[in-house]
Amino acid sequence: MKEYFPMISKVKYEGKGSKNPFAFKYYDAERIVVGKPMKEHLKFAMSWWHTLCAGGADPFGTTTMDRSYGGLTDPMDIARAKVDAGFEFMTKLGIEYFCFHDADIAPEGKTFAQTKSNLWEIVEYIEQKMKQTGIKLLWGTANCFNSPRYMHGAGTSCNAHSFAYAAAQIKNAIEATVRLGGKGYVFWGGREGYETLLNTDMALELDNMARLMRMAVDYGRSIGFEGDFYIEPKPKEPTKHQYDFDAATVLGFLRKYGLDKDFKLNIEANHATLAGHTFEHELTVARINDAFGSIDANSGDPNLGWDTDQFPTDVYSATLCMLEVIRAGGFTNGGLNFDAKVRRGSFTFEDIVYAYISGMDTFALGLLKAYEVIEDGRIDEFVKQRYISYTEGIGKDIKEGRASLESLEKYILENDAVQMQSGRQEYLETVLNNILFG
Ligand code: XLS
Ligand code: CA
Ligand code: CA
Repeated sequence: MKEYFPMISKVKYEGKGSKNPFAFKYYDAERIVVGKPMKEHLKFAMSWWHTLCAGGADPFGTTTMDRSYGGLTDPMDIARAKVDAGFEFMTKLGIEYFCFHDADIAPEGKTFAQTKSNLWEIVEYIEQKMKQTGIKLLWGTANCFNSPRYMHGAGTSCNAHSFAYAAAQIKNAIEATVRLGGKGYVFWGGREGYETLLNTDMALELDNMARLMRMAVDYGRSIGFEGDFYIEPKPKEPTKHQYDFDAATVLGFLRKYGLDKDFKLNIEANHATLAGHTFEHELTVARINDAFGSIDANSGDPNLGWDTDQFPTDVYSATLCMLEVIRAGGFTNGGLNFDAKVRRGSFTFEDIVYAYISGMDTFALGLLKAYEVIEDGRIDEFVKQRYISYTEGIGKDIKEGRASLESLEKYILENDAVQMQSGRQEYLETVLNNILFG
Protein backbone atom coordinates (compact mmCIF):
# COMPACT_ATOMS: atom_id res chain seq x y z
CA MET A 1 0.00 0.00 0.00
CA LYS A 2 1.18 3.53 -0.79
CA GLU A 3 2.95 5.22 2.07
CA TYR A 4 2.05 8.86 2.64
CA PHE A 5 4.34 9.59 5.57
CA PRO A 6 7.58 7.83 4.57
CA MET A 7 9.63 10.23 6.71
CA ILE A 8 8.47 8.44 9.88
CA SER A 9 8.01 4.95 11.12
CA LYS A 10 6.60 4.63 14.62
CA VAL A 11 7.25 7.95 16.45
CA LYS A 12 8.78 7.13 19.82
CA TYR A 13 9.39 8.88 23.12
CA GLU A 14 13.08 9.78 23.44
CA GLY A 15 12.96 12.24 26.33
CA LYS A 16 13.62 15.95 26.58
CA GLY A 17 17.31 15.65 25.67
CA SER A 18 16.52 14.24 22.24
CA LYS A 19 17.22 16.36 19.17
CA ASN A 20 15.39 13.97 16.87
CA PRO A 21 12.60 16.06 15.29
CA PHE A 22 10.55 12.90 14.77
CA ALA A 23 10.55 11.83 18.42
CA PHE A 24 8.44 12.83 21.41
CA LYS A 25 10.28 14.78 24.10
CA TYR A 26 7.53 14.64 26.75
CA TYR A 27 4.75 12.39 25.49
CA ASP A 28 5.43 8.90 26.73
CA ALA A 29 2.12 7.16 25.97
CA GLU A 30 2.42 4.26 28.42
CA ARG A 31 4.05 6.17 31.29
CA ILE A 32 1.84 5.93 34.35
CA VAL A 33 0.93 9.35 35.71
CA VAL A 34 -1.16 9.32 38.89
CA GLY A 35 -2.67 5.90 38.29
CA LYS A 36 -3.14 5.76 34.55
CA PRO A 37 -1.11 5.94 31.34
CA MET A 38 -0.51 9.35 29.81
CA LYS A 39 -2.44 8.36 26.72
CA GLU A 40 -5.57 7.79 28.81
CA HIS A 41 -5.27 11.18 30.47
CA LEU A 42 -4.88 12.90 27.15
CA LYS A 43 -6.97 10.90 24.66
CA PHE A 44 -5.48 12.62 21.61
CA ALA A 45 -7.55 12.76 18.44
CA MET A 46 -6.80 13.67 14.84
CA SER A 47 -9.15 16.10 13.08
CA TRP A 48 -9.96 14.67 9.67
CA TRP A 49 -10.72 18.05 8.10
CA HIS A 50 -7.56 20.00 8.93
CA THR A 51 -5.21 17.06 8.68
CA LEU A 52 -6.40 15.30 5.54
CA CYS A 53 -8.49 17.85 3.64
CA ALA A 54 -7.38 21.44 4.27
CA GLY A 55 -5.20 22.74 1.47
CA GLY A 56 -4.07 26.06 2.92
CA ALA A 57 -6.47 28.33 0.99
CA ASP A 58 -7.30 31.65 2.63
CA PRO A 59 -9.43 34.66 1.56
CA PHE A 60 -6.47 36.03 -0.39
CA GLY A 61 -4.99 32.97 -1.97
CA THR A 62 -5.45 29.53 -3.34
CA THR A 63 -4.35 26.23 -1.87
CA THR A 64 -0.67 25.59 -1.27
CA MET A 65 -0.89 21.96 -0.14
CA ASP A 66 -1.33 19.04 -2.46
CA ARG A 67 -4.21 16.95 -1.17
CA SER A 68 -4.63 14.87 -4.33
CA TYR A 69 -2.83 11.95 -2.68
CA GLY A 70 -0.53 11.27 -5.58
CA GLY A 71 -2.46 13.02 -8.34
CA LEU A 72 -5.85 11.36 -7.85
CA THR A 73 -8.79 13.13 -9.44
CA ASP A 74 -11.85 11.03 -8.65
CA PRO A 75 -13.35 12.34 -5.38
CA MET A 76 -14.11 8.83 -4.13
CA ASP A 77 -10.53 7.69 -4.84
CA ILE A 78 -9.32 10.72 -2.90
CA ALA A 79 -11.71 9.89 -0.05
CA ARG A 80 -10.31 6.34 0.17
CA ALA A 81 -6.73 7.64 0.00
CA LYS A 82 -7.50 9.96 2.90
CA VAL A 83 -8.59 6.96 4.94
CA ASP A 84 -5.31 5.19 4.12
CA ALA A 85 -3.23 8.28 4.86
CA GLY A 86 -5.15 9.10 8.04
CA PHE A 87 -4.81 5.63 9.52
CA GLU A 88 -1.15 5.43 8.54
CA PHE A 89 -0.59 8.80 10.25
CA MET A 90 -2.48 7.93 13.44
CA THR A 91 -0.78 4.53 13.70
CA LYS A 92 2.66 6.04 13.31
CA LEU A 93 2.01 8.84 15.80
CA GLY A 94 0.19 6.60 18.27
CA ILE A 95 -3.01 8.69 18.07
CA GLU A 96 -5.89 6.48 19.12
CA TYR A 97 -8.89 8.62 18.16
CA PHE A 98 -10.17 10.74 15.29
CA CYS A 99 -13.02 13.17 14.64
CA PHE A 100 -14.81 13.88 11.36
CA HIS A 101 -17.51 15.85 9.57
CA ASP A 102 -19.60 13.92 7.04
CA ALA A 103 -18.25 16.16 4.28
CA ASP A 104 -14.60 15.50 5.19
CA ILE A 105 -14.81 11.77 4.78
CA ALA A 106 -16.92 11.49 1.64
CA PRO A 107 -17.69 13.86 -1.25
CA GLU A 108 -21.11 15.31 -1.88
CA GLY A 109 -22.88 13.64 -4.81
CA LYS A 110 -25.22 15.14 -7.40
CA THR A 111 -28.22 14.11 -5.30
CA PHE A 112 -28.67 13.54 -1.60
CA ALA A 113 -29.11 9.82 -2.30
CA GLN A 114 -25.68 9.81 -3.96
CA THR A 115 -24.12 11.76 -1.07
CA LYS A 116 -25.58 9.23 1.31
CA SER A 117 -24.22 6.24 -0.60
CA ASN A 118 -20.76 7.90 -0.86
CA LEU A 119 -20.79 8.43 2.90
CA TRP A 120 -21.75 4.85 3.69
CA GLU A 121 -19.15 3.41 1.32
CA ILE A 122 -16.40 5.34 3.11
CA VAL A 123 -17.83 4.60 6.55
CA GLU A 124 -17.50 0.88 5.76
CA TYR A 125 -13.91 1.39 4.65
CA ILE A 126 -13.11 3.35 7.82
CA GLU A 127 -14.73 0.63 9.88
CA GLN A 128 -12.38 -1.99 8.41
CA LYS A 129 -9.36 0.19 9.18
CA MET A 130 -10.58 0.72 12.74
CA LYS A 131 -10.83 -3.03 13.21
CA GLN A 132 -7.31 -3.56 11.86
CA THR A 133 -5.70 -0.82 13.95
CA GLY A 134 -7.80 -0.50 17.11
CA ILE A 135 -8.15 3.24 16.44
CA LYS A 136 -11.44 4.68 17.68
CA LEU A 137 -13.84 7.45 16.80
CA LEU A 138 -14.00 10.27 19.35
CA TRP A 139 -16.85 12.20 17.76
CA GLY A 140 -18.62 12.78 14.51
CA THR A 141 -20.52 15.76 13.15
CA ALA A 142 -22.26 17.08 10.06
CA ASN A 143 -20.94 19.97 8.02
CA CYS A 144 -24.00 22.20 7.91
CA PHE A 145 -22.15 25.41 7.13
CA ASN A 146 -20.22 25.09 3.88
CA SER A 147 -22.90 24.67 1.24
CA PRO A 148 -24.82 27.66 -0.21
CA ARG A 149 -28.00 25.98 1.04
CA TYR A 150 -26.89 27.03 4.52
CA MET A 151 -26.19 30.66 3.66
CA HIS A 152 -28.93 31.71 6.13
CA GLY A 153 -28.15 29.00 8.67
CA ALA A 154 -29.09 25.34 9.03
CA GLY A 155 -31.15 24.80 12.18
CA THR A 156 -31.69 28.56 12.32
CA SER A 157 -32.40 29.08 8.64
CA CYS A 158 -35.37 31.18 7.54
CA ASN A 159 -35.90 28.49 4.91
CA ALA A 160 -37.58 25.30 6.15
CA HIS A 161 -36.14 23.36 3.20
CA SER A 162 -32.60 24.14 4.39
CA PHE A 163 -33.62 23.06 7.89
CA ALA A 164 -34.93 19.76 6.51
CA TYR A 165 -31.72 19.20 4.53
CA ALA A 166 -29.63 19.74 7.65
CA ALA A 167 -31.85 17.29 9.51
CA ALA A 168 -31.30 14.66 6.81
CA GLN A 169 -27.55 15.21 6.94
CA ILE A 170 -27.49 15.07 10.74
CA LYS A 171 -29.49 11.82 10.74
CA ASN A 172 -26.84 10.17 8.59
CA ALA A 173 -23.92 11.68 10.50
CA ILE A 174 -25.36 10.38 13.78
CA GLU A 175 -25.90 6.95 12.25
CA ALA A 176 -22.32 6.93 10.97
CA THR A 177 -21.06 7.98 14.40
CA VAL A 178 -23.00 5.17 16.06
CA ARG A 179 -21.91 2.62 13.48
CA LEU A 180 -18.25 3.57 14.10
CA GLY A 181 -18.69 3.38 17.87
CA GLY A 182 -18.23 7.14 18.48
CA LYS A 183 -18.91 8.38 21.98
CA GLY A 184 -19.69 11.95 20.98
CA TYR A 185 -21.69 13.92 18.45
CA VAL A 186 -20.90 17.62 17.97
CA PHE A 187 -23.05 20.58 17.02
CA TRP A 188 -20.92 23.49 16.00
CA GLY A 189 -23.25 26.21 14.77
CA GLY A 190 -21.17 27.50 11.89
CA ARG A 191 -23.95 29.51 10.26
CA GLU A 192 -26.24 29.53 13.29
CA GLY A 193 -26.23 33.24 13.97
CA TYR A 194 -27.09 36.45 12.19
CA GLU A 195 -25.61 39.35 10.30
CA THR A 196 -28.40 41.87 10.93
CA LEU A 197 -31.46 41.88 13.17
CA LEU A 198 -33.30 43.80 10.42
CA ASN A 199 -34.02 40.48 8.70
CA THR A 200 -33.94 38.10 11.67
CA ASP A 201 -36.62 36.48 13.84
CA MET A 202 -34.30 35.54 16.68
CA ALA A 203 -36.98 33.83 18.77
CA LEU A 204 -38.04 31.48 15.96
CA GLU A 205 -34.43 30.76 15.00
CA LEU A 206 -33.48 29.73 18.53
CA ASP A 207 -36.65 27.66 19.00
CA ASN A 208 -35.89 25.88 15.73
CA MET A 209 -32.29 25.19 16.64
CA ALA A 210 -33.51 23.56 19.83
CA ARG A 211 -36.08 21.56 17.83
CA LEU A 212 -33.31 20.22 15.60
CA MET A 213 -31.21 19.27 18.61
CA ARG A 214 -34.18 17.56 20.25
CA MET A 215 -34.76 15.56 17.03
CA ALA A 216 -31.07 14.58 17.05
CA VAL A 217 -31.24 13.41 20.66
CA ASP A 218 -34.45 11.46 20.07
CA TYR A 219 -33.09 9.80 16.95
CA GLY A 220 -29.65 9.14 18.42
CA ARG A 221 -31.07 7.54 21.54
CA SER A 222 -33.52 5.48 19.43
CA ILE A 223 -30.64 3.86 17.53
CA GLY A 224 -28.58 3.16 20.63
CA PHE A 225 -26.29 6.19 20.92
CA GLU A 226 -25.28 6.35 24.56
CA GLY A 227 -22.54 8.94 24.25
CA ASP A 228 -22.71 12.69 24.70
CA PHE A 229 -24.05 15.32 22.39
CA TYR A 230 -21.89 18.42 22.46
CA ILE A 231 -22.34 22.04 21.58
CA GLU A 232 -19.12 23.77 20.66
CA PRO A 233 -19.36 27.46 21.59
CA LYS A 234 -17.92 30.16 19.35
CA PRO A 235 -18.80 33.86 19.43
CA LYS A 236 -18.24 34.98 15.84
CA GLU A 237 -16.93 33.84 12.46
CA PRO A 238 -18.40 33.01 10.09
CA THR A 239 -21.45 34.99 11.26
CA LYS A 240 -21.09 38.33 13.02
CA HIS A 241 -23.02 37.05 16.01
CA GLN A 242 -23.17 33.32 16.60
CA TYR A 243 -25.91 32.09 18.92
CA ASP A 244 -23.58 29.69 20.76
CA PHE A 245 -21.44 32.62 21.88
CA ASP A 246 -19.64 31.04 24.83
CA ALA A 247 -20.06 28.34 27.47
CA ALA A 248 -22.34 30.42 29.69
CA THR A 249 -24.63 31.39 26.79
CA VAL A 250 -24.86 27.78 25.63
CA LEU A 251 -25.73 26.57 29.13
CA GLY A 252 -28.60 29.08 29.28
CA PHE A 253 -29.86 27.83 25.92
CA LEU A 254 -29.63 24.15 26.86
CA ARG A 255 -31.51 24.71 30.12
CA LYS A 256 -34.22 26.81 28.52
CA TYR A 257 -35.01 24.00 26.10
CA GLY A 258 -34.49 21.08 28.47
CA LEU A 259 -31.49 19.77 26.52
CA ASP A 260 -28.98 19.96 29.36
CA LYS A 261 -29.27 16.27 30.29
CA ASP A 262 -28.08 15.10 26.88
CA PHE A 263 -25.64 17.85 25.93
CA LYS A 264 -22.23 18.74 27.24
CA LEU A 265 -19.73 21.23 25.86
CA ASN A 266 -16.86 20.82 23.46
CA ILE A 267 -14.53 23.67 24.40
CA GLU A 268 -12.11 24.99 21.81
CA ALA A 269 -9.19 27.14 22.95
CA ASN A 270 -9.30 29.53 19.99
CA HIS A 271 -13.05 30.06 20.37
CA ALA A 272 -12.62 30.90 24.05
CA THR A 273 -10.17 33.67 23.23
CA LEU A 274 -12.41 35.00 20.43
CA ALA A 275 -15.15 35.33 23.08
CA GLY A 276 -12.80 37.43 25.21
CA HIS A 277 -12.21 34.61 27.68
CA THR A 278 -9.29 32.40 28.49
CA PHE A 279 -9.35 28.72 27.55
CA GLU A 280 -9.37 27.79 31.25
CA HIS A 281 -12.28 30.16 31.92
CA GLU A 282 -14.48 28.30 29.44
CA LEU A 283 -13.37 24.93 30.84
CA THR A 284 -14.14 26.09 34.36
CA VAL A 285 -17.61 27.30 33.39
CA ALA A 286 -18.26 23.89 31.81
CA ARG A 287 -16.89 21.96 34.78
CA ILE A 288 -18.76 23.78 37.54
CA ASN A 289 -21.98 23.26 35.62
CA ASP A 290 -21.37 19.52 35.09
CA ALA A 291 -21.10 20.15 31.38
CA PHE A 292 -17.44 19.45 30.72
CA GLY A 293 -17.29 17.14 27.72
CA SER A 294 -14.46 17.36 25.25
CA ILE A 295 -11.72 19.69 24.03
CA ASP A 296 -10.63 21.06 20.68
CA ALA A 297 -6.99 21.80 21.35
CA ASN A 298 -5.50 24.61 19.31
CA SER A 299 -4.61 28.23 19.75
CA GLY A 300 -5.23 31.58 18.15
CA ASP A 301 -2.76 34.35 17.54
CA PRO A 302 -2.88 37.31 19.91
CA ASN A 303 -2.15 39.63 17.02
CA LEU A 304 -4.98 38.37 14.81
CA GLY A 305 -8.65 38.56 15.70
CA TRP A 306 -9.87 35.50 13.88
CA ASP A 307 -9.96 31.74 14.19
CA THR A 308 -6.45 30.77 13.15
CA ASP A 309 -6.71 27.18 14.47
CA GLN A 310 -2.98 26.93 15.13
CA PHE A 311 -1.31 23.97 16.74
CA PRO A 312 -0.98 24.58 20.48
CA THR A 313 2.56 25.19 21.72
CA ASP A 314 1.87 27.28 24.82
CA VAL A 315 2.73 25.11 27.83
CA TYR A 316 1.38 27.72 30.25
CA SER A 317 -2.08 27.49 28.67
CA ALA A 318 -1.88 23.68 28.31
CA THR A 319 -1.05 23.38 32.02
CA LEU A 320 -4.05 25.48 33.05
CA CYS A 321 -6.21 23.46 30.67
CA MET A 322 -5.04 20.12 32.06
CA LEU A 323 -5.60 21.38 35.61
CA GLU A 324 -9.24 21.86 34.68
CA VAL A 325 -9.42 18.44 33.03
CA ILE A 326 -8.03 16.86 36.21
CA ARG A 327 -10.44 18.85 38.39
CA ALA A 328 -13.28 17.65 36.19
CA GLY A 329 -12.23 14.06 36.90
CA GLY A 330 -10.59 13.53 33.51
CA PHE A 331 -12.19 12.70 30.18
CA THR A 332 -15.00 10.18 30.03
CA ASN A 333 -16.51 10.20 26.54
CA GLY A 334 -14.43 13.17 25.42
CA GLY A 335 -10.80 13.69 24.54
CA LEU A 336 -8.29 16.15 23.15
CA ASN A 337 -8.93 16.73 19.47
CA PHE A 338 -6.32 18.73 17.58
CA ASP A 339 -8.67 21.01 15.70
CA ALA A 340 -5.57 22.65 14.32
CA LYS A 341 -3.96 23.17 10.96
CA VAL A 342 -0.44 23.86 9.79
CA ARG A 343 0.24 27.36 8.46
CA ARG A 344 -0.24 28.01 4.76
CA GLY A 345 3.51 28.12 4.20
CA SER A 346 4.05 24.80 5.97
CA PHE A 347 2.77 22.89 3.01
CA THR A 348 4.49 19.52 3.21
CA PHE A 349 3.28 16.32 4.86
CA GLU A 350 6.35 16.50 7.05
CA ASP A 351 5.00 19.74 8.56
CA ILE A 352 1.87 17.91 9.70
CA VAL A 353 4.07 15.42 11.54
CA TYR A 354 6.05 18.20 13.27
CA ALA A 355 2.81 19.96 14.18
CA TYR A 356 1.23 16.94 15.87
CA ILE A 357 4.43 16.00 17.69
CA SER A 358 4.64 19.55 18.99
CA GLY A 359 0.96 19.65 20.04
CA MET A 360 1.14 16.26 21.75
CA ASP A 361 4.34 17.17 23.58
CA THR A 362 2.84 20.48 24.69
CA PHE A 363 -0.15 18.76 26.29
CA ALA A 364 1.95 15.95 27.76
CA LEU A 365 4.08 18.59 29.45
CA GLY A 366 0.94 20.45 30.46
CA LEU A 367 -0.40 17.28 32.10
CA LEU A 368 2.82 16.72 34.06
CA LYS A 369 2.98 20.35 35.13
CA ALA A 370 -0.68 20.37 36.16
CA TYR A 371 -0.02 17.47 38.52
CA GLU A 372 3.04 19.32 39.84
CA VAL A 373 0.81 22.30 40.60
CA ILE A 374 -1.55 20.03 42.51
CA GLU A 375 1.24 18.23 44.36
CA ASP A 376 2.96 21.48 45.21
CA GLY A 377 -0.31 22.58 46.81
CA ARG A 378 0.53 26.26 47.29
CA ILE A 379 -2.07 27.52 44.83
CA ASP A 380 -4.91 25.28 46.04
CA GLU A 381 -4.06 26.07 49.65
CA PHE A 382 -4.10 29.79 48.92
CA VAL A 383 -7.54 29.53 47.33
CA LYS A 384 -8.81 27.50 50.27
CA GLN A 385 -7.57 30.11 52.73
CA ARG A 386 -8.96 32.95 50.64
CA TYR A 387 -12.51 31.70 51.24
CA ILE A 388 -11.98 30.59 54.82
CA SER A 389 -14.49 33.17 56.10
CA TYR A 390 -17.29 30.99 54.69
CA THR A 391 -16.38 28.06 56.92
CA GLU A 392 -17.50 29.59 60.21
CA GLY A 393 -19.73 32.22 61.77
CA ILE A 394 -21.67 34.49 59.47
CA GLY A 395 -19.94 33.07 56.38
CA LYS A 396 -21.08 29.55 57.22
CA ASP A 397 -24.62 30.87 57.75
CA ILE A 398 -24.53 32.48 54.28
CA LYS A 399 -23.19 29.33 52.65
CA GLU A 400 -25.70 27.07 54.33
CA GLY A 401 -28.67 29.28 53.59
CA ARG A 402 -29.39 30.42 57.14
CA ALA A 403 -28.65 34.10 56.55
CA SER A 404 -31.11 36.82 55.50
CA LEU A 405 -30.82 40.52 54.81
CA GLU A 406 -32.18 41.13 58.32
CA SER A 407 -29.70 38.80 60.06
CA LEU A 408 -26.82 40.27 58.09
CA GLU A 409 -27.87 43.83 58.89
CA LYS A 410 -27.97 42.89 62.58
CA TYR A 411 -24.47 41.42 62.27
CA ILE A 412 -23.12 44.54 60.54
CA LEU A 413 -24.66 46.86 63.13
CA GLU A 414 -22.55 45.05 65.69
CA ASN A 415 -19.42 44.46 63.47
CA ASP A 416 -19.00 47.19 60.89
CA ALA A 417 -15.20 47.21 60.55
CA VAL A 418 -14.55 44.94 57.54
CA GLN A 419 -11.01 43.62 57.33
CA MET A 420 -9.71 42.84 53.84
CA GLN A 421 -7.02 40.44 52.63
CA SER A 422 -4.80 40.65 49.55
CA GLY A 423 -5.58 38.54 46.46
CA ARG A 424 -1.82 37.94 46.03
CA GLN A 425 -2.04 37.56 42.27
CA GLU A 426 1.61 38.41 41.63
CA TYR A 427 2.75 35.91 44.24
CA LEU A 428 0.60 33.17 42.69
CA GLU A 429 1.87 33.92 39.19
CA THR A 430 5.40 33.52 40.52
CA VAL A 431 4.50 30.20 42.10
CA LEU A 432 3.20 29.00 38.75
CA ASN A 433 6.33 30.17 36.92
CA ASN A 434 8.42 28.49 39.58
CA ILE A 435 6.65 25.18 38.96
CA LEU A 436 6.78 25.54 35.18
CA PHE A 437 10.35 26.70 34.80
CA GLY A 438 12.01 26.29 38.19
C1 XLS B 1 -14.86 25.72 13.48
C2 XLS B 1 -15.09 24.60 14.37
C3 XLS B 1 -15.39 23.26 13.73
C4 XLS B 1 -15.99 22.32 14.71
C5 XLS B 1 -16.66 21.13 14.11
O1 XLS B 1 -14.44 26.81 13.88
O2 XLS B 1 -13.98 24.52 15.22
O3 XLS B 1 -14.28 22.74 13.10
O4 XLS B 1 -15.04 21.85 15.63
O5 XLS B 1 -17.63 21.48 13.20
CA1 CA C 1 -13.52 23.07 16.79
CA1 CA D 1 -11.69 26.97 15.34
